[in-house]
Amino acid sequence: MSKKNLALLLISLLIIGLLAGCGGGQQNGNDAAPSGNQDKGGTITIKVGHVLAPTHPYTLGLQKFAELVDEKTDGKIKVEVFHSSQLGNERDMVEALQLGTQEMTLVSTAPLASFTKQFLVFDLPFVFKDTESARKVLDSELGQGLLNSLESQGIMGLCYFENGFRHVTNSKHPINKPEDLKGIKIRTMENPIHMATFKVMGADPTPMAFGELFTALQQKTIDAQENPLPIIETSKFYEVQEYLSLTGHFYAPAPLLISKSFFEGLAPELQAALKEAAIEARDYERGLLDDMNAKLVEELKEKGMKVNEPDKTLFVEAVQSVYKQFESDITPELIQKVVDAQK
Ligand code: EAX
Repeated sequence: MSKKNLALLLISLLIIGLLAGCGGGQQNGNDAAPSGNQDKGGTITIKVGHVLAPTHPYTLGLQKFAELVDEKTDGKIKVEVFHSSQLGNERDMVEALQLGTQEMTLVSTAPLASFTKQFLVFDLPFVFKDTESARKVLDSELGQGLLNSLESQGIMGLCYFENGFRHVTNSKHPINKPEDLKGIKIRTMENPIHMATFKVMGADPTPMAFGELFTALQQKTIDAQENPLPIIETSKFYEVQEYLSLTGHFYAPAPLLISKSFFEGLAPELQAALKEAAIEARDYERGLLDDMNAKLVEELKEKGMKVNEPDKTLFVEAVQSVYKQFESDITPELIQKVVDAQK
């Protein structure tokens, strides 16, 4: 071969090599160049954070999600679960998804109210009849439609895990009727409807990130808080709260959120695997909560809490004005859709 042809051959091989090396493109876990969440071997890492205890079904459900994702992607995606506000409070983590500095988070809908008003409908007091009805609405097109409303904020909702029906605990006295809340300094999530609901009953609502709550109760800078039984148990609120009143005033969903830019950068088969794993892990998490809720009233009594079950109708009547107060954000039509979807 002449020197000229040999030189042409070498230059051609060099150009082909350079073009192949610029493949880049989707993170498909194969030969894409390493990036922030992808190592040299092409394994993609998802960091998912939440604020609850390592023993809460949020953690256990996400660990199940991690197992399922590893299985369904043949190890191409690894999920790392961070509990106890290790990656920040709920608002921080939702913002991190928008920035693309964190891939996933599991939060209650309360902090989403500052991102899209439509989610507020789920935070209305007594809007859901019971757990089964809530799950039916959330898993319907209506629920998915509200998750889709987050996409304009750079966030995607894969499904709804469950936080659950929330009850009031306090260190003063049993709450048997709304008037018993008068003057009670109660921590709420950073959500305008939650605050308005307790304000209309005469309480003094204080919005606070979950990570600060136990200390505030322990130091008695607040008298009360409200959360589902599994959180009261796994975050050991029974150690710093004497009274548990089964008000069931809010049902809180827990959307499993993913950074839109991260998700859309994945190959279609990896996106499908994440969606499948999310649904299976959701059902597992809800099952764990059902098991816990069946026995926690007795267990919390054994841990020293004084438990009472008030007449809920008194509370339902007392908070009706909250619906009117927020009708510019949550139209009566949207509320009716949620009510009708439970029939
Ligand atoms: O989503 O803040 C709360 O009381 C929530 O239950 C918690 O953030 C879990």
